[in-house]
Amino acid sequence: MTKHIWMMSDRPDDDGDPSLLVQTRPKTKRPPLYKVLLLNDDYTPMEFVVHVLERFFGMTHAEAFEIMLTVHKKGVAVVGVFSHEIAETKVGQVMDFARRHQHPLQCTMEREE
Ligand code: TYC
Repeated sequence: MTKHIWMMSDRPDDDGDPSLLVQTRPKTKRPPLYKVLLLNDDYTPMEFVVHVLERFFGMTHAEAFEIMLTVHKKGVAVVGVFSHEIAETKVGQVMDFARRHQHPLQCTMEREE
């Protein structure tokens, strides 16, 4: 690949604005990703949490059971990483479903660094 260092004022598009002289590549920053977290509590039944993980996060029963146990033992676990819009949708679906079944299950999202 041939590299060429443009000298001051020799670029084909140079209009002499000094504030634009150093931008060589267009910025293509990827949008941030968000972790969806499930929190432990003392009342939500284990089987309900397993069902939530199967239903909204596409996990197999075995995967869902394992993650549910991690949350139960450690207090919290990441259940998926998504775009902001998808993460918000998942959190909303879980919170709605839990509320409709009168369980105190909490689901939140957090920006990934
Ligand atoms: N701690 C709950 C119980 O013993 C089970 C549970 C697991 C609740 C995970 C919430 O996110 C959770 N019934």
